[in-house]
Amino acid sequence: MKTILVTGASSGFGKATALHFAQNGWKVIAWARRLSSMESWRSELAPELQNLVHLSEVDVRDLSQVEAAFSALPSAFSSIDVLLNNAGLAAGKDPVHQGLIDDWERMIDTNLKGLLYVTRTVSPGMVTRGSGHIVNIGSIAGKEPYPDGNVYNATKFGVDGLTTGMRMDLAKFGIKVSQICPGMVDTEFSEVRFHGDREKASAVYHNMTPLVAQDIADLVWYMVNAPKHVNLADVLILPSEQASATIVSRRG
Ligand code: NDP
Ligand code: 8X3
Repeated sequence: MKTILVTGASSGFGKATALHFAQNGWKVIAWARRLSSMESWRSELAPELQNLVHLSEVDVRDLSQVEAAFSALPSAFSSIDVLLNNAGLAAGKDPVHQGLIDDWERMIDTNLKGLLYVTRTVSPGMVTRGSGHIVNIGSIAGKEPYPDGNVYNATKFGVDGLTTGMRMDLAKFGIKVSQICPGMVDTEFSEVRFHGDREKASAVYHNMTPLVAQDIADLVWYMVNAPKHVNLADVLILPSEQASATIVSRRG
């Protein structure tokens, strides 16, 4: 039985992926700050599947929390086959001269430093075992900058560069490194971005059909179950009505 570690598993892609893998017989390690949200989705699983899910309250921005959660893993969960580096956020959408420094710090600390802390903690075991798969959640925002995207764009361009660099470092140890770059997906993402403003958040998806979290979970499943010799290294996944970061057909 294989094991996946999912960061940011309390909502959105992370929750959908954790549930999907548990429902399909994988052991799942789920990390996020909101333990109660993860306990809630775990409790909806069939009782025999609940034992396959190990939860920890982890803020990926804090290296000591990451290391402590990793060290505390029960032995049945300690050999991690797949790491999904998903925890992340956009905070704010403002021109650079009006950006909030706190938003910038949170994005840089989570999307880049958090991803690095978790990777640095988990990847040595993969190297020792000579196998593993690390999937980073990038974004279309890491392929194309857009107005007022500035620092979020920079963090996802960083993930894009890191994914390639990590692949260069780890391929020789039998470890695949891949990236998924979604366009618009209806999760808590936009509500977080607009600091809880639901009206602004729902306007993002007005008159168009965004992807849903399960679409990303399905892609992660497909990616990590590809044959050993195949690495889907970099996949851009968009709603059919989205043509670029800024071009969306809103026909209703
Ligand atoms: P959600 O807001 O629904 O989920 C984000 C998850 O990240 C939550 O589980 C949250 O958990 C977790 N998280 C945030 N900060 C931390 C932290 N410091 N430590 C641990 N976990 C954290 O959004 P999505 O599912 O949409 O986003 C997931 C990823 O996908 C992000 O990296 C995002 O940038 C990316 N993305 C999203 C797109 C979209 O349109 N939705 C498109 C492209 C990429 P908690 O708050 O409990 O800690
Ligand atoms: C999330 C997609 O277009 O809001 O990464 O940046 S976008």
